[in-house]
Amino acid sequence: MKEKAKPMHKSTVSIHAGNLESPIFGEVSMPIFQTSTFSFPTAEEGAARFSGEKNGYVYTRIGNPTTNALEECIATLEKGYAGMGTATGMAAVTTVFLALLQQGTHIVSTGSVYGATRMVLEKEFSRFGIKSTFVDTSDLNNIKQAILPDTRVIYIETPANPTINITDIRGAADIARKHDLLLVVDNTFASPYLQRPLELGADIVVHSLTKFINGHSDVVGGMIVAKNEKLYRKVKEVLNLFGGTMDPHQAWLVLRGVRTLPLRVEKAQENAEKLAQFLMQHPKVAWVNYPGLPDHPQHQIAQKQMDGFGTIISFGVKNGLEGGKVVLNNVKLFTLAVSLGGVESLIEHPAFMTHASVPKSEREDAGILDELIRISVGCEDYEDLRDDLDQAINKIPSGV
Ligand code: LCS
Repeated sequence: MKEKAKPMHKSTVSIHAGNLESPIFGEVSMPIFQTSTFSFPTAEEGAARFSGEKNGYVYTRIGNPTTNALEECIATLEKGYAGMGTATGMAAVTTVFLALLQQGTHIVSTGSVYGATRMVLEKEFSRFGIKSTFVDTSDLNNIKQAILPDTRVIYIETPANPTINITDIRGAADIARKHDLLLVVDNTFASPYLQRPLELGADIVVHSLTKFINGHSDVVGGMIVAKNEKLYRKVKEVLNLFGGTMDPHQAWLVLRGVRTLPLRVEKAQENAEKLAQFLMQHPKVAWVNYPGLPDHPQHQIAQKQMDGFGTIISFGVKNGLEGGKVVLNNVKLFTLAVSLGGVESLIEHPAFMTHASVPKSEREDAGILDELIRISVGCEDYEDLRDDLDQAINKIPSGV
């Protein structure tokens, strides 16, 4: 984006950030630089680029103009120092763990995180002597109590997958500062359009771009945004060496998606707010978790730290698991599929799908009940979404 006198607002940033300052042929869309390597005019120039003395591209695992455009766009939206594109959201999560944790160190994390994030710590990083504790971080006291002498990182997901619990980011950042720890926030469920953790004191933000930022259920990708140069360099070195970087074509597709992030989130959120109200009033629905509802336990924190309540709802029907299966098997417009944040509405069953790898007792401790149904509300017309859920819920036999 060209140097402007004042910072731009978020819709403008979504559309313009990362475009080339001097287009090559006047192109309006960022080109795909589909090249694995970059030539050097001289041996000296090549050496200078490698040593970092001079800026310039050398090899696509280390940097590529198209990927860089997306990194700049997301870092500007997150108000961070710089972004790092990754092959998937899990590549972003694991790269940050690899960069910040050593053998013998410990991490405190939200219990209700995406299942693979929990399992990669419990099953894989534990093989290298890294310890993890999972607590309900929506109560800050639980974070304080879980901190050990070897703790290095507090890792929170807010809103959390799939309970939609909210953690007070500023409160968690204060705890991190006091104990000299780093705070990492998975901002996937909010997107930078609704929440910017770095402004609230976080050190690093991670994203699954697969979700809202790309928004069309056709790409997987991830992003890490560091708050300062020191953290950026530390994580970037690990990313370059381990190689979970993003491909330029993938980056270009996500750039196309992010241009409409504000429009998509606004429309889907409007639908989600109405659907949450509708579900609350449905006689066959037992409970609804949506931060926009005044009785959500962290409604006020969400109001304070988010610019909107998002588009993901979890709920349970009156006859629990069996009733839930009836809903999943009878929706027609909602698609029964994992993932979220696309223009189309999805419905899934976390205990048996996204969080099936997490042992049942750990799931239940984290509030991920067997009966919990998660919906990702898309950009269709509200009336069609409402009628589809209504007809599916009404198929639950009465009196069960
Ligand atoms: N962080 C969060 C909060 C996620 O929800 C996911 C994926 C990831 C990280 C990992 O991203 P990926 O590697 O898939 O790009 N969440 C999924 C979900 O809830 N359903 O399917 C995938």
